This record gives sequence, structure tokens and C-alpha cells, in this order.
Amino acid sequence: MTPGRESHSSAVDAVVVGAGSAGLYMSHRLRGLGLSVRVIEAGSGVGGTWYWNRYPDARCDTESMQYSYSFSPDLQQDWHWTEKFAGQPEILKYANYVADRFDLRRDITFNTFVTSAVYDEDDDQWAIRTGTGEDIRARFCIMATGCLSNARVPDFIGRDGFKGTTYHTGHWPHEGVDFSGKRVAVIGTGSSGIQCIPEIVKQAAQVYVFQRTPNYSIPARNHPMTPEHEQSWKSNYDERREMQRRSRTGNVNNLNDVSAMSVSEEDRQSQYTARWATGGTTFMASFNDLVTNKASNDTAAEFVRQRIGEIVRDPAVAARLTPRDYPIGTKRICADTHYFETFNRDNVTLIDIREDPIQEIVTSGVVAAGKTYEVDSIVFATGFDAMTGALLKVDIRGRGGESLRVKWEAGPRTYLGLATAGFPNLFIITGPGSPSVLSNMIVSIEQHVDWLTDCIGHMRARQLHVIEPVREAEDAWVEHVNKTANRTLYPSAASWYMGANIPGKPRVFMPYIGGVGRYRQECAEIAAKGYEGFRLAASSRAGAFQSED
Ligand code: N01
Repeated sequence: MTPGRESHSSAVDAVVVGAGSAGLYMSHRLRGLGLSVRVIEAGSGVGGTWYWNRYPDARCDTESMQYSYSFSPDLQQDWHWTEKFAGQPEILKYANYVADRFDLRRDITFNTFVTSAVYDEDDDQWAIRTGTGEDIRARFCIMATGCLSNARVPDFIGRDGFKGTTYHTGHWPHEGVDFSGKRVAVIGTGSSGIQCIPEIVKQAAQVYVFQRTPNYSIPARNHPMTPEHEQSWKSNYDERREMQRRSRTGNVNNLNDVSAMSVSEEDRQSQYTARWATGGTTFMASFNDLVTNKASNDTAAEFVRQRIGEIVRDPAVAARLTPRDYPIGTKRICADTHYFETFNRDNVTLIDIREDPIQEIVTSGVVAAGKTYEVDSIVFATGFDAMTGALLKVDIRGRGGESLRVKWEAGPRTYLGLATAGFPNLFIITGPGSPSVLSNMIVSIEQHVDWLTDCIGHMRARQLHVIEPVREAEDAWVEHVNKTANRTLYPSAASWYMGANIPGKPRVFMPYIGGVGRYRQECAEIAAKGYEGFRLAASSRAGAFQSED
């Protein structure tokens, strides 16, 4: 089972695709079970999101003390975060530290893209092919490919004819970019655009911001880590990690567990004011019904609109920056450092492309509303083919050669966001149908990895080699995910959660919004009932897939 590195074919117990936070921890746990593992990573280093997204001021909007692994008490005591919200370089350093500390690199093959994974029913193995021409056979194929890793540049007419330089925030050059004296177009005002624009304007001569949808953004109010804060977490990590795991979002965010409608206008305002002053996306924890009750949501949205109006000096620009046509939080809420203030600068122009979309990109710049904005560089902050994009980039084929792309044509179908019927022994970490992007990703990653490790351990102890969701269980889960989403305001926004940013992508709310704590309990109960909803078997040979039960 030892991988033959020199040959172009090898066999291991498990292939993990991706060496981001999920792939690193998964390989660590599988190794702990005694399995042989290969991790295949497209980049030249570990870190996933934090390897690719190196744009100016890329940083996490989950607090550092919470956005970190909990699996090793020593690790969480030893590591020191320097800021409340860590920046990309520090998180990447952490990922590298973890890889070294747990000696994970020896199982990782870098600069290698997995092109296909085909299930061979004759011996219940996945045949995994890489872009470097290697074939790897493995019992388990674990997709740790991330939810926001398939960067997307829209098909603007003339895009490839632009004579200047282009960048995507999710594929930023490792050596950085010097915009000094340059005229720069930034297209997109999601979290990435909102973070990088205030930094780019400090260097560039002129920045044109092309905005299709204004966003709600809360000041992050990032600051250096205080010893008191760090110590309060380090002294209470066991208890706080447990709180994270039981919470709705995977964060200890002091949810004010009452309806915004149950308090007076004065109390509402003081709650919002305090959260605004503290900073960060925990603003959405001001009340417990901001994403389920439109009247409550309106009060929070209006509070933010007023703040934008106060910050931005030109009322016409403020009006264009103010979101009005979707509930706050239903597109991913942003956290910023002086984003709205940026539009008070002389070298920044906001171009509203809602009514007059970008017509084309020409050799010298961007054309919108009949006007050409001549620029030296274009930054595409245009997001990702989220949740399914990275998975479907790989040609995945299950039983009978069924293609995952075909199976998911009308939207992703999974059981627990972890597995999909017809694709035995294929697991997805934080897949569609799990809390994933609606949660602190590290908390959700650890939960999935731990669950999978237990599941594989259970199988090995019973000499079971094949696990696969039952279609009926999957159908019921998909329905549950949809029903849960439909009880919220989320489906009302044209968001990437809904696939709305990708022309032609099915409009399905992809993550599970039941909450991290509840989901965790659901997964634990399923495991406790002998992996209810899954079929486990010694093999699927002889045509029939014999269930254990
Ligand atoms: O991508 P986005 P992102 N013409 O999809 C616009 C996480 N993240 O990279 O809203 C013109 O949010 C698009 O417009 P619209 C976080 O989960 C976290 O910024 O579709 N514009 C939008 O403005 C986040 O949500 C952190 O109308 C077009 C922008 O491009 C997720 O990653 C930091 C267009 C894309 O915004 C993705 O964020 C960064 C077109 N054809 C990212 N197509 C933190 O932790 C798209 N747009 C802080």
C-alpha cells in the first residue's frame, strides 16, 4: 500500500484531493487510523483558500482564536495569533506550521490536479487520474476541494484582448502586485472586492470600481491581539470549543437570543450600535431572527444603510452604495476596513453597472454605459463557482459510469453533504447540503473529518469495504435542506449560495442552514444508529450490492 512515487501508477487506501484546512486534517486522521494516504494538491503549497487568495488585505472575518484547529490542545496553546482577525499571510503560515508539526508533507503531491475519479465496481476501488498522468487506485476518494476554490472570470466580450494586466483575487500572484501610479478597474464588490479596494486605492493613481450589487458591510475593527483576549481563550479553550461546536454558526458570537421584534426601538438601536462599534460579522447575531423574519431583518438593514449614508460624503455615491433590494445577510455579509470611506477619496470612481452592465472589455479598458474607462490593470473580484464548481471540475464517475455532473445537473444531491448515492466510498468535506459556508469553516471541517474517521474506523473493524448513501435517505435529506432554507429569507437573494452568480447554474440553495450544533447532532445520531441511511457492505461484487442489514 505504500505509494510508488516514481512509477506512474500506485495504490493507497485513500486519496484526499486538496491540501487546504480540510485535506491537511483529513490526512492526519487517516494516518492515525493506519491508512496509507496520498494528498493531491493543485497548488505548490498547503493552505487552500489561504494559498490562492493573496490579494491586498485578504483576511479572515472569523476571529483568529476561533478560526483555528481544535484537534490538538498543544497546537492551540502554542500558536500565537497576532491580530483579532488574521490576515492571509499569517493564516498561510499557520497552515504550513500545521503541515510541518504533524509531518503531513510526505503524503502530499503538489502542483498536481486531479482530472478524473472513476469507481471500479469489480474491486471497489477508485481509479484516480492526475494531470501529470499518474493513476492512483484507492479504496476511498475524499474530496477536500473547498467550497470557494473555483475562481471565475465572467465571459466579458473582448476579455482576452485587453492589453494591460489582469488579476483574479482568488489567483493572486505570489510576488504581489505594485499598482503605484496605475489606473485600475476593480470589477466586483463582494467580500474580496470590499477588502482589496481600500488597499489598492492607496497605491493606484485612479481606481474605477464596477459595482453590480451594493453590499452590506460591517467595519471589521481589526486590531492587534491583546494578551488578555488571547489568554481568556487559551485558559478556556475546552469549554469554548464545545460552545462553538454546539452553536448555530460555529462561532462564539454572543448571539442575542431574542427576536428583534420583541424589544423596543431604543433597545434595538442600542444593540446594533454596540455590535457596529465592536465590529465584524457578529452584527448578524444582534438578534435571533434576522435571517428568518423580514420585519426584523429590515431593522438591521436600515441601520446599516444609515451608517453608509453617514460615512459617504457624496449623497449620490452613498445612494449607489446602499443595498436596498435584498435582505441583509442573505448575500454573504462582508466585513471591511474603511471600505465606504474609500469612496470619499478623489482617486476612486464608483460605476454602477446594475442598469448598464459592462458591455465589453477593449484593448485599453472597460466599456460600460457607452463610456470607455481606460486602465492599465483589471482586478476581477468576481468570485467563484461556489460549492459544486471545484467538485465538478473533476470528471467523477460512480457506479455504472454515472457522471456526477449529470447527476447534479439540476443541483447538488447529497446525503448530509458528505456523500452521494451511486458514488460509493466518495466523501466530500463540507459539501453542499452541510453547514459549510454558513459556518466557521474550520469547525465544520473538523466535524466532517472526525465523523469520517469514525466511519472508516467502524468499517475497518467490521471488514466492511463499501459505504454508500441510500437514494431514499438522500432524497429525504435534500428535501430537508430545501425546506429548512425555505423557512429563511436566504432564497430571496441572487447569491452564490443559490448559484445565481453563474449563468445557467441551477438556482438551488446549496448549504444546510439547520445550524452547526443541530447538524452535528443529526450526524452523530445517524452514526449511532449504525450509519442509518447508508448501506455498508463487504463488497459490491457479483452485481448485487449486499447491505449489512
Ligand atoms: O465573490 P462574490 P468574493 N458583471 O461572489 C460581481 C468568501 N470570502 O470573492 O453581487 C459584473 O461574493 C458580483 O456582483 P453580484 C466569502 O464567503 C471571505 O468577493 O453577483 N459584476 C459581486 O459583486 C465570500 O462571500 C472573505 O451582482 C459581476 C462580485 O463580483 C466568498 O468568499 C474574504 C459579474 C463577486 O462577489 C466570495 O467572495 C473574501 C459580472 N458578470 C471572500 N459577475 C473573508 O473572510 C460577478 N460580479 C473576509
